[in-house]
Amino acid sequence: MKIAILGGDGFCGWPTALHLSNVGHDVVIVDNLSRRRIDEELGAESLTPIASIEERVATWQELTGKQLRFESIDVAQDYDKLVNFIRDEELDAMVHFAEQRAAPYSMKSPKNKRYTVDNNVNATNNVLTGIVDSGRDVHLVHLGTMGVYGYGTAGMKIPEGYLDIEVTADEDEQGNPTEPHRIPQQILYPTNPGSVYHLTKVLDQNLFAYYAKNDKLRITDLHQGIVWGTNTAETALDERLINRFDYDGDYGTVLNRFLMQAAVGYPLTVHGTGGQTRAFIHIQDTVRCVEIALTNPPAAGDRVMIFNQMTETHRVRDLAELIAKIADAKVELVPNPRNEAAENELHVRNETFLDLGLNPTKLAEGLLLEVTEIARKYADRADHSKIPATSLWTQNQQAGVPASV
Ligand code: NAD
Ligand code: USQ
Repeated sequence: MKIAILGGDGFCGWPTALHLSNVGHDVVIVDNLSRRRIDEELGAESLTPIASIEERVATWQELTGKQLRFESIDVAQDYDKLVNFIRDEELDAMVHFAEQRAAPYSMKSPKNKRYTVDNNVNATNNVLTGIVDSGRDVHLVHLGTMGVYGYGTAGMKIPEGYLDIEVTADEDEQGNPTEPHRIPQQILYPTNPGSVYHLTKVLDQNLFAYYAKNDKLRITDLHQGIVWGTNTAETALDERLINRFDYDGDYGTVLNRFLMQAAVGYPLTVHGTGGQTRAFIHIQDTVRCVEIALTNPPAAGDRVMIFNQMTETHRVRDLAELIAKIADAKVELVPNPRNEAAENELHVRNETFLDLGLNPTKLAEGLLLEVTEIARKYADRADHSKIPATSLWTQNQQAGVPASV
């Protein structure tokens, strides 16, 4: 297949581009390098030393003989360039990672809220309109989030996108009165986003539903959990291909932050009581899931296909304790800078990927390796002042700074 990876310079996009190229697809990376600019804005860098996109692409060709191309396009702003690209490249599929993905960054200021909505919603709408405009039958695979559902389910397993409900009707199809009777329906699972970033993924869902209905676009939306780990089989081939590792208070996600904190001797920053339960997936499984989704597209006219892309759920304080034990680190409860439920249960259905052959990488297998091979190896690159989470959801919150630091 000829596949464009939108956001292919990022944490999930880069290893996905390499994997799809490795298994024989013709891959073009599209990115505006905004994530690298945000690093500069925040004064925070990836813990791992990432090469420039030009060096990454050249290294891949040098090592494997396979060609990856890079196209600089702002998907949210450069609409004409995007449409011409879709048309000229004769694409079969696009994988859409090109959004501002950090919840804390999205909550930092009115400017950040507006940027996140403008960037993410425009990017998705431009991709959808662009596919229609190009006249090509391109399968769109989008990286969405488990966070569209919210995280509390009263003991029910969260279904893959759609909820079975029953409505009471008191008319027949012709509008004649009848006895009240129950009719089964399926609706998009009601949304409950926890940040402006997560809200943009909710808005994306409605855009997808509309374009699938109106223009018969073939769309797969992957509701992904928190990604952990750094390298995949392909990014581990050479240090110049290494993946990024975010640890700062805005972009660092919880498990990778704990691994890094353990490696540099910083207390593991558990927000609140650590009773939040979340869904997780290893980066190696992310790339495999995208490959599976690409090879199992919906048909034109189908509703949006939604898969839950996660393999395990864990409570934050349990993760902290597990890592503290493995790496001999200290756990500290810090004020929660976010406005979120202090404790929640989370049960998720994920049979689609398992039935299609995903063989999950379990936490227990990869954790220690991450601490020794990545977090400890690059510990001297860490800037400890960038670790605390200081972006507040409301003025009632406090920054997540450990009292002992
Ligand atoms: P990332 O920030 O590392 O990568 C996103 C890439 O998209 C960056 O390279 C950035 O420069 C690019 N980009 C952003 N806006 C763009 C635009 N307008 N035009 C062109 N390029 C643009 O993020 P990531 O962790 O790789 O996440 C990728 C996607 O996966 C996101 O949509 C995110 O919501 C989703 N996701 C990520 C995680 C996770 O834990 N990292 C979990 C679930 C879902
Ligand atoms: N947390 C801590 N300590 C920390 C950092 C985070 O206790 O040092 C807590 C947070 O308060 C939250 C949980 O850990 O309760 C998860 O936070 P996170 O930053 O790891 O994840 P989140 O903000 O939800 O966002 C990440 C990605 C996002 C993706 C989402 C998937 O950045 O792109 O959509 O995970 S999900 O969480 O399933 O919605």
